[in-house]
Amino acid sequence: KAEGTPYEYDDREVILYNLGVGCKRTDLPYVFEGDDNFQVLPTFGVIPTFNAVAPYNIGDIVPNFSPMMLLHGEQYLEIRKFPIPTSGKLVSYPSLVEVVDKGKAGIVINGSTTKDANTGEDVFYNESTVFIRGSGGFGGAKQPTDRGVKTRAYPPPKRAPDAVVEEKTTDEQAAIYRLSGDRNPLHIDPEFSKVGGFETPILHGLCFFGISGKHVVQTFGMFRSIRVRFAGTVLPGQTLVTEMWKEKNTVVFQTKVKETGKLCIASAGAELLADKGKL
Ligand code: HDC
Repeated sequence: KAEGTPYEYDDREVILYNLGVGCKRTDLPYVFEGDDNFQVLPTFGVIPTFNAVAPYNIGDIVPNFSPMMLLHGEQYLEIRKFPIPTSGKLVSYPSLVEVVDKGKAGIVINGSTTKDANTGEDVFYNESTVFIRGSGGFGGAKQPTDRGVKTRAYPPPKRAPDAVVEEKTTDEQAAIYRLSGDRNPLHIDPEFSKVGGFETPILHGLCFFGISGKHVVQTFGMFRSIRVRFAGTVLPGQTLVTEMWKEKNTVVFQTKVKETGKLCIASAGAELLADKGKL
């Protein structure tokens, strides 16, 4: 059995993560460990596995791999333990789910189960899709296999959104978010980002995923799973506008960059833990 990668955390990691996805000093349950309702946002579930050691090298499975050409394409997160612990010792077990050939780009999907190190209980499950520009054309499958909720796209309904939340990111958003574990220079070093095609370092996909997820949880309550496609890039300092539609027990949502009008998160959905209406 694979050994797994440990991740230990307490209120310091929790607060740093919450600040990294835009919580303010006045959001006491998210930034003050002494608050009676101290909690971590559910999208924190991507963090414990972020630096987990995969049993493969991307360069061995797609051609012409360059880390500068890699973009985060999609993310699925399932929370398997509630309330989400605000400290603990976890272990993540990553594996290769599949490789997809988009012609110009190669896609690699990684799965990872994160367990409580002491009890062995599942806490989180993640699937992360990376989109590697210039690494396709190797003759692989052209579409990912249908794995139900893990691969589902949620096209937005035609009606006006049931809720809209707007939030301006700060110029320092990526500089703070990266301290939760994703030190990819693409998000901080202009020399690196330029080679990848971006004059200014771009925001982490999982940072604006966290901000959108916060909009969902603060509007409709806790979710058990969330799935997004990163449809466009975001620059630190830009304003995010999340449009949400409640469809039975699912919140369908998308997020736009206000300054450009372009989507950065598309066809996204979150399955609510409990339907607020029935509580
Ligand atoms: O959609 C484009 C884009 O720019 N998206 C935003 C990407 C982004 O900003 N990501 C976040 C920042 S990068 C980051 O955070 C990296 C991080 O530090 C490290 C990753 C960590 C991973 C976690 C590890 C545990 C782009 C460039 C992705 C695609 O645009 P185009 O090249 O114009 O492609 P398009 O013509 O629209 O589509 C071609 C085919 O690809 C599929 N596709 C499109 N976007 C996708 C995607 N598949 C997966 N994810 C996406 N985001 C399309 O469906 C299409 O397929 P088909 O031809 O079969 O219809």
